Amino acid sequence: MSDLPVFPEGFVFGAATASYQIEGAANEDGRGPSIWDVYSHTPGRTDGGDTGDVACDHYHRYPEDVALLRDLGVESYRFSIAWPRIQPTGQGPANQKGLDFYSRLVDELLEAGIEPAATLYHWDLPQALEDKGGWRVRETAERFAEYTAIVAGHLADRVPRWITLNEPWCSAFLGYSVGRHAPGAQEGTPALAAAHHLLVGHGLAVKELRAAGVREVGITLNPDFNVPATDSDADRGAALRADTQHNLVWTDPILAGRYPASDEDTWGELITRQDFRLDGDLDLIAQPLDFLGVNYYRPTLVADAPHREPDASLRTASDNRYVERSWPDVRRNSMNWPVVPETFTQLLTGLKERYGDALPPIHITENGTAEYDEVSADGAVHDADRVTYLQEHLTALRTAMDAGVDVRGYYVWSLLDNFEWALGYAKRFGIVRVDYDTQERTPKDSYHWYRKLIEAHKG
Ligand code: IFM
Repeated sequence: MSDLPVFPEGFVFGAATASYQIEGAANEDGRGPSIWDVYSHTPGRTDGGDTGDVACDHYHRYPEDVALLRDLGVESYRFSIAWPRIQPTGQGPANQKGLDFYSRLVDELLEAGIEPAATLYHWDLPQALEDKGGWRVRETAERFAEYTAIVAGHLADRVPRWITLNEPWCSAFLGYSVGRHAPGAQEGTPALAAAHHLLVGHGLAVKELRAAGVREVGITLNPDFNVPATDSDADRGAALRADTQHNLVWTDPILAGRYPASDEDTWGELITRQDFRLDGDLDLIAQPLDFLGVNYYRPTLVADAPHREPDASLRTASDNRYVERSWPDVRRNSMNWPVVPETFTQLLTGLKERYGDALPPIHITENGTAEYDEVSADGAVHDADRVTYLQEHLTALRTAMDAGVDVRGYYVWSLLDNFEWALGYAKRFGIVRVDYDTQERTPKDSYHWYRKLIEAHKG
């Protein structure tokens, strides 16, 4: 382990998952349908027609999964709470059985000496709220605040670290303009309204969490590292538009209390004719945070391009005059994502440069890779590519810390192989293999590697 990065005392090593990706038990104990139940049950939406109905059956097997976490030695476990387990229709009184499940999980973690880190929204919006407009309408942000108050009222005494939203870019843009995530819409201004209402929901949830007296509040973003394909002004402009859609639309309001100056160039009429940004919203959105959660996997090479849809009235919010080019000469994982660890350092130092002292401490709330895992004759999964990926990305992270970025923790994505959204179960991100026929868990080589890394830091 001598070539491994050494992290400062107090640095938190963790592992992450999300409710719909692992829990299963989709119709148990009063859980209502979420947009992902409806989307995944719609023919043609997910690869192989996969759904989260059973997933890793974590709802029933959580003691076994917590035992794996304990053996791994992580100090913290990041999980998400399924809103439709707590409020089956997204509003009204709490479903006690839903609260009880998370209460049992939290107690099991605490007993194992693991700090729970809860994400309130990892994409499973109650379908009843989508039927009323989903994140396109402001009311959903208000419902989110009520749900937050219920959950915090039950768990704030035992959960110290809270994340309001996971990767709101995916909710707004993959969900409402690309259409590759639930609810599968391809829209223009309504997708931008969704982005704004997610930010408002975040602000309202921060207030509820503060009122409940929790120790730490943050939000998790998935900033892209967008690199212009050439040095031309046109490609630089394209990279700025990509940055605006993926990053600045979130980080500028949250960290700097402003809307991005480049939003008009990025969205034109779709944003100039909007009326969803209300007075006072920026103050709500820009409340101080204890940490910023950053999920990072791969960089993006971006080139200038014309609009895909010439008719402005038919354009979606992701049609921003740029295209992605293939990153040359690097290994690609099973997602076809380029593996370029040094861009992790550059992303983090770039955030520090842009926001300076306004950048709160960072937790890497996800990082990992889906590889072509195989079970060997000895029954083990020798996932050498994943080990290398983790080692190189942790090293790149340490380099960013040496350059002055305040990073407090790292959560590997993911503890378990799980439901990779529209790509179903074929993509495996886990450091523990899940056999979906038997639900058997097999720690991979990467699990054992991460365990040793954590152990080395315990002295
Ligand atoms: O599986 C997802 C997770 O739900 C959110 N971040 C990215 C992961 C890998 O695609």
